[in-house]
Amino acid sequence: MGNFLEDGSRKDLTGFKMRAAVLILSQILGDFTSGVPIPAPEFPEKCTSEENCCMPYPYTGKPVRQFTIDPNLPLRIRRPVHKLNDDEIAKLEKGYQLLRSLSESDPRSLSNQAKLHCLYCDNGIYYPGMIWPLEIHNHWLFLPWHRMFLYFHERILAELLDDDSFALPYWNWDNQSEEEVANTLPDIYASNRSSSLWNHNRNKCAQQPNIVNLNTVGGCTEKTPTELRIENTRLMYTQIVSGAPTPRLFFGQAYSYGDGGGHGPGTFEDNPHGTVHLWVGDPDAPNKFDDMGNFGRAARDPIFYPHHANIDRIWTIWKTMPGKQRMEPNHTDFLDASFTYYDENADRVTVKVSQIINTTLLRYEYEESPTAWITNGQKAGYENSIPVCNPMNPSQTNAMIIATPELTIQDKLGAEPLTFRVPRPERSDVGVEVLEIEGIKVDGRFQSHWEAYLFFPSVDINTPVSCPEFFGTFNFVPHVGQAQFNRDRVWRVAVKDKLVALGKDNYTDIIVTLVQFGPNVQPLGIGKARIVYDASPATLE
Ligand SMILES: *[C@@H]1O[C@H](CO)[C@@H](O)[C@H](O)[C@H]1NC(C)=O
Ligand SMILES: *[C@@H]1O[C@H](CO)[C@@H](O)[C@H](O)[C@H]1NC(C)=O
Ligand SMILES: *[C@@H]1O[C@H](CO)[C@@H](O)[C@H](O)[C@H]1NC(C)=O
Ligand SMILES: *[C@@H]1O[C@H](CO)[C@@H](O)[C@H](O)[C@H]1NC(C)=O
Ligand SMILES: *[C@@H]1O[C@H](CO)[C@@H](O)[C@H](O)[C@H]1NC(C)=O
Ligand SMILES: [Cu+2]
Repeated sequence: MGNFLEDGSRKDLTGFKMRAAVLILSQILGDFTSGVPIPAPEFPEKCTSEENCCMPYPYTGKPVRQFTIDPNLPLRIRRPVHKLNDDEIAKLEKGYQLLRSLSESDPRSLSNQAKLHCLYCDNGIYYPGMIWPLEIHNHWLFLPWHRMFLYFHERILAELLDDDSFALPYWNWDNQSEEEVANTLPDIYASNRSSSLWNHNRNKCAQQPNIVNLNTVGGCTEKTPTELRIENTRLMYTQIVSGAPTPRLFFGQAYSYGDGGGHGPGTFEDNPHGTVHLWVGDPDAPNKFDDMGNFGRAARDPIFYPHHANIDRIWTIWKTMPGKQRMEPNHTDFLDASFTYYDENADRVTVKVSQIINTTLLRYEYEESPTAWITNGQKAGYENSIPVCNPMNPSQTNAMIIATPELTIQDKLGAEPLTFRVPRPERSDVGVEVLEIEGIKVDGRFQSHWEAYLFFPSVDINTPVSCPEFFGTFNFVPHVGQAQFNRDRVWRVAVKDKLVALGKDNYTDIIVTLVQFGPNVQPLGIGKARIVYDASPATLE
């Protein structure tokens, strides 16, 4: 190109072209392009979603407005489903009855709310010029998007019930108490086929009196209730306490304008969020795991909302736990990201993530329910000290370190467990010690689930996650939008607390074993493993 533009405009043009080229290249590579938060999307007039997830057209509401906090709303207390009284139950049932009776042209109807969720994740929304659809799972916007989806769901029910004090309940599946059954599919959602809270597409093994399996790959389990209670508690501890002391670990990978799909969810999105979806969904439905186990249809099931209220509640609890880094990401690509929803009057409204961090300002709170999992179940009386499953003395540990090779790029994780050594860098005072596996190649059409153990090469698919060597899980829930990406993922989990608990924090290397199982054990390319120090939110690394 000639130099005929002699004022600054050529430079600007070049700069613009460079930025556009970088954006397109990063779209092709699916890389994180830091710098531009996603703008509030406009909903398409023509439906591009493969699952027909389109909002009623034409739009008949007011011009889209920017969300503002309403300080005059009464403070709503979201209570556990298992503790609702008769009046609260009657109101909830009435609310869903009204929601179901709205016409298909009303964007507030239950099926249109399910479509809105689907629109945001199943090839529904493309920004102009973008080759990838918007995706709200598998990255750091998962929690804020769902918080506001629930907020407007609650406001819509309040409007239909003509009661501003209406509060959604939460499904307290993290409570493993034996006296009060909080961790079964709640009775009011599961016992009466004529109830508005009933949904026919559900797993036959998720019915009363079975308790939830927070580490499921769907379907049924042979485990006893006592085994499940202990495993659920330890799994919660690992995913939320030991494994995720930073925003990067808890919220997941960064996602910005132009990014293709999520690079990887936080520990919590994978499991228990994803696993509870899979546990409720029907593995025998024509679309396997309908409704809850498919993001395209999950929000048709009224249990979606108390499930996500519990997810939202655990976000608020996570922040109060000890640790200097338990705070939201503060990068502008997170705080300035915006979404569009329908409010209680069926008008479109856009919301910025920075507006919704403080739930008190949104005028709701969660009623407390004890969280025994924060102390690994010890206070729940399951055990005072947890014996390791693979005891090893120092010379055996040293011998294992010497004998175990590092991961190579050729290694694949199939049906056999995969064990490798990861050297630890010099200790740092900045941030927390994290195992990072990069370049994981998941076939986005299939589910994938693995568990990870420290210093325990002899694990198999029956090894319980209650072993203290268990330090994290990877759980990929396929959905239409994601299937196209077929991209590399990253998995990160903090290791320090587990190493201390195992008495193995003073070794130069760690030994990691991954065991994959589920209905489709795919040969996964695992990429590269290394130890990094995570100082988020101060840095993205
Ligand atoms: C089931 O729900 C319907 C609709 O709300 C109600 O009329 C009926 O009484 C309920 N049946 C039982 C056994 O609770
Ligand atoms: C959230 O907002 C409330 C009400 O203004 C305020 O009292 C509280 O300090 C805020 N919390 C945080 C963490 O900023
Ligand atoms: C479960 O919830 C009930 C309140 O409904 C509470 O009494 C109990 O302590 C909780 N148990 C655990 C283990 O969280
Ligand atoms: C690590 O600490 C344990 C217990 O204090 C000790 O027995 C072992 O020899 C130490 N190992 C190394 C490599 O320093
Ligand atoms: C984010 O928070 C960290 C920790 O409080 C702080 O060090 C950093 O400067 C903040 N970054 C921004 C962009 O505000
Ligand atoms: Cu979702």
